Amino acid sequence: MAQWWQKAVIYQIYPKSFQDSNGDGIGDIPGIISRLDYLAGLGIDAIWLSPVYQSPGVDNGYDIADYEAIDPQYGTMADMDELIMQARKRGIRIIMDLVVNHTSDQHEWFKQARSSRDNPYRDYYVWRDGRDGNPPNDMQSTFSGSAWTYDKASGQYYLHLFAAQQPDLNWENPELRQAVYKMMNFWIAKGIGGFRMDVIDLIGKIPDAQIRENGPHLHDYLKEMRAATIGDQDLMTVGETWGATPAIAQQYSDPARHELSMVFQFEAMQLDQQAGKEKWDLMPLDHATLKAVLVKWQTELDYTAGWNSQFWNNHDLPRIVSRWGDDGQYRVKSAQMFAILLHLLRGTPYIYQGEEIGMTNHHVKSIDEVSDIESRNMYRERLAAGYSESAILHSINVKGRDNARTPMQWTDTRNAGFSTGQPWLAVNPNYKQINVTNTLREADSVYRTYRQLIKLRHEEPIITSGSFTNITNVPRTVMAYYRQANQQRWLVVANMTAETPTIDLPDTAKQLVIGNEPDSDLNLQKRVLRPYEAFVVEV
Ligand code: TEU
Ligand code: CA
Repeated sequence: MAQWWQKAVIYQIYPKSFQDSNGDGIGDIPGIISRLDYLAGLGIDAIWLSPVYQSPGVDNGYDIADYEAIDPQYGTMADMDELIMQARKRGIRIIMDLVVNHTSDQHEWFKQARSSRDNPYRDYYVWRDGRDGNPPNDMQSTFSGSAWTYDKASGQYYLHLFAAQQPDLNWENPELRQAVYKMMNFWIAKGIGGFRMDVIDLIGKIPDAQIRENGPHLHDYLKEMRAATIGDQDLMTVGETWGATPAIAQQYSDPARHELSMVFQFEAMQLDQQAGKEKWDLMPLDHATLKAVLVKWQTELDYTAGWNSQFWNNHDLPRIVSRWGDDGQYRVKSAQMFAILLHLLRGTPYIYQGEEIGMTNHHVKSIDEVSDIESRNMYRERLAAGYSESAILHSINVKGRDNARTPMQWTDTRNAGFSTGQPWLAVNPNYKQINVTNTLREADSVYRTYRQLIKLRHEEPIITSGSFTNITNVPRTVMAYYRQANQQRWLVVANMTAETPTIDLPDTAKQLVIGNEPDSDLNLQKRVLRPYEAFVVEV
């Protein structure tokens, strides 16, 4: 029997940019509540809500100062309770973002910890002596520079794998672990649907050995966490694990191991960066490699004893239609193609806000237009290292996280209907054309494809449980595969480029299940594909 989260489609909301209700230019919880009917119309089963906890906002909420309070810019705890209830009424569960690799430096624990070396909270964080006035070792922060910051008052360095304002928690401390579980139970008692666990594969870090991901006690911590919180309750968890291989993902998600429901893994998301370098060091995508990675995760993970997620976008990634599709002439076609290709794979699909209407990257001309701490730190670091400003801005335009964070485009009126005030981050000027209102009027739209895919997933068990077989004798820029369950067999074909390659398959199509060319020619022999064409046929 499939679990609810295996049959589900999950929609990610980045609250700061979804819907503002009070004109301060910042999205908020009442704004989300006002859009629940839209989400119910799309058909999604759950919302992954990026952090709404109290936070100074150095990393837009991924720096938490109080896990059991709502940040006033997003509303109140009463608003949060209302959101959980209103969503439940519509059959939608709320998945909370659990950020427990680190806190904000404004969290009470850290304030206590830094106050003196013998404070009981000192050991909640990772403190080390320096080496002759230098950091303890060479560990680097994901947001540039050393992962160690010197605390003058107490004379030691603390670890932060992200910004200096995001000190890492010390998971080796059992009291810290219990404090986290207690906080998780506070949220579970509110009736949430589960947790998305931020950079969870870092909690087993061994700083002295410079081990970040996949530390030796990681899986023990996850088992302990599960037993102390969710237990056998019907909640889902998804861990963000940049360092997962299919074998490691199997460990996390094997139900018999009692760890997580599934993970986010990012192998495909790193294919357009130079090997061994940073995401800013760009490289064109090789479609054959993308295909190979997707196939690897379909075949090397055993979906009968484990699970995976599927996504093209999130709040850290550029928009897929701009990244690997075509956000000009073929915007709608390429967005639909990526949707069909992904939603027919095994694993639970995630949709990031705006993906369902084909929102695109947002181009900036100057660093002054950039808000994200990751991009801003990198800009400073690379400028100092001698990179040209135009090269840095080019990387930011291609890969920067603000691309995904521009306000949701609801209407063609002022600020795209996101806010009556000045939005915290500029609205993409293409909102006059790309917005929800327009989309709902169109007969053929990205939105319709997503809605149809969600409906299909709910109605056709073959999508959740059918086997996967890759088809190899197709052109390199085409991905084609079979899904099969009992006597039923589906063929999925996706042309990933604007070219018009020919496929020649032995099958006879019985009927079209879904496609992005409504008049799709069902012949599969010596069949010329149209630009970004994708279809599913029963064979
Ligand atoms: O992201 C983890 C992470 O490693 C990212 O910083 C990633 O490397 C980068 O964004 C790729 O561009 C999670 C959250 O999703 C992210 O928003 C947070 O900034 C980060 O953790 C720290 O909490
Ligand atoms: Ca607001």
